[in-house]
Amino acid sequence: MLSGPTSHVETVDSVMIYIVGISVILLLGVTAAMIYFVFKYHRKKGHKPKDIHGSVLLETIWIVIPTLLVLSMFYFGYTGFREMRLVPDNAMEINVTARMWQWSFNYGSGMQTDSLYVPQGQPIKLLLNSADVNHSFFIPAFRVKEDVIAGRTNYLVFTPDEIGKYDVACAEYCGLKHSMMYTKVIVMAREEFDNWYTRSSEKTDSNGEAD
Ligand SMILES: [Cu+2]
Repeated sequence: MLSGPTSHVETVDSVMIYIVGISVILLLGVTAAMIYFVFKYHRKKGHKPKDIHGSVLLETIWIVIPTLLVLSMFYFGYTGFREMRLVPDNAMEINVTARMWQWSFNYGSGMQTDSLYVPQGQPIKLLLNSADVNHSFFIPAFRVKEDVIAGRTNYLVFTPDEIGKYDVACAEYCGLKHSMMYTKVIVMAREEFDNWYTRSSEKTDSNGEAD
């Protein structure tokens, strides 16, 4: 956790730890207070309970603190969301088509692949389209996920920092073989990618298929 093949991993995991951390502290606090009150205020003979009609101090505290906590969660979450949506000027565009039940990637030159090939350190903008129903493009290792909506072009931005092969999954139930709708994203060194791209473009046949 907190470091990974994209800088986005650190952002997402930090938000996750922050929210889970606050939730655990609150859970323990509420449970401890509950147990304490059960013992402190259990029924005693000859004891008449007091009626309490509000407390401005207490009410202010329990309105202000949760509001600040929720706003801070929103702020950190939104910061991470922006990383997936703000497109850097030098982003490389790749068209992604989802169909039941496979992915295909088109690099603009007419070249098409079943796996996604990207150069290391290059901001990537994926243009997401569906040929049939709704899908969702998900790279768990990069902590990025975006819906692929039928009849609309959606997009997703990431910068792969580490060379390697990572799973791509469909994260929106799309029919019988949804659970098999996997492929890979292959992050290559810039030079290796350029060689692969030139080689594959040459090999591209009339169907536009290369691999
Ligand atoms: Cu799908």
